[in-house]
Amino acid sequence: MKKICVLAAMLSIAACTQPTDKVISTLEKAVAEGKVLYGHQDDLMYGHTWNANEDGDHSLERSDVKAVTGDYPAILGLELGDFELGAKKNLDGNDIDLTREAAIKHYQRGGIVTISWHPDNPVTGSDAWDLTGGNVVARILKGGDLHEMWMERMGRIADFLGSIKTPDGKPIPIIWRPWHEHTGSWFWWGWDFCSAEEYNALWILTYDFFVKERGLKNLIWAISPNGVDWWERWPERYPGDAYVDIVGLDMYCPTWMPQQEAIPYYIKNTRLLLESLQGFAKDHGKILAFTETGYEGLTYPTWWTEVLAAAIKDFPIAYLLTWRNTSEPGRRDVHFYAPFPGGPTENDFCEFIENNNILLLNDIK
Ligand code: BMA
Repeated sequence: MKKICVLAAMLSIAACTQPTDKVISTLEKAVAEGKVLYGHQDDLMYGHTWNANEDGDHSLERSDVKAVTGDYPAILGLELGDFELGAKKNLDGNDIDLTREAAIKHYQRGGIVTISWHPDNPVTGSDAWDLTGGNVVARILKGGDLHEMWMERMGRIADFLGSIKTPDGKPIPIIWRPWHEHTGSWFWWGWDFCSAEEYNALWILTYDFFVKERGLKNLIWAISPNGVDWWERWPERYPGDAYVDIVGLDMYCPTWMPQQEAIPYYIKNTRLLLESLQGFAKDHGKILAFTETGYEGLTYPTWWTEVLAAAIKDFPIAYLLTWRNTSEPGRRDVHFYAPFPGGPTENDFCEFIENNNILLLNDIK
């Protein structure tokens, strides 16, 4: 949110500065110049052949993107799923203290941090994809039988977000992206499992708790609808302009259809959805972003320069973020979205960065 400082006339402008202002202005500047920041999920935590959580190297110097391009991504994505339970490791095996350190390190290097959250289903005790608990959202809202338990979980997340500070105690700005892909029906807060009123109430509950009750001023709130079926009806599930700063699309190149169909499908539908979101973002004074994308396994040699570039061309997206490169044995040869040394699309990725006004860390310092 643009912070309107009522006392601006009486106080110095510096007194009105919020921790989030610089991030907002970096994103706005990129859009004004037709540039796009590049982000990668868990970039400093692990890569195709290494894992800082497991191998004892906590330098946070490594990055698959840096190994390929010579520079870190401008945006580092991190994830909190399971920290709401008090777990020391998140659902992907990331250590809680290392996650905090990675956020701080990336910020100190001049980068921007975004955080997603795949919380467990509080009814069934299983993960975010467990859809068997009925209308879970109704039960955790005010007046619901699980409200108290839920607020305890949110308290742990608020504690974590509030603990991301520089050594001299300054809160680090975070693009915070809860309740994402809510126009699909694969998370317990998804389309089929709660009403629009309940979804909006969930968002506002989260906002009011973090911002008003806990006083977290370092959050930039990003909402990420997804999918091809929602684009006329999605704004029903939007909590209101006072609660959102960034409107982003989550959209992947499908691996569940033959490649010759998947490629044109992705380009066509990404453009359709970005077009629609662009209009919405403009009307509501919000920043537009491509909050999650990628092609799992990068099996199309020119995916970056021919496919992604065509999908985003001419859209004023402030940033795009590709998903994680898992190091899990047995899964690491399939579940990756960014290049790594010796992997597919290394050169194509470098060409994409070079020729499409894509910004890495050194470009935003
Ligand atoms: C998904 C996959 C999962 C992971 C989740 C949260 O898209 O990468 O393996 O647990 O994101 O990071």
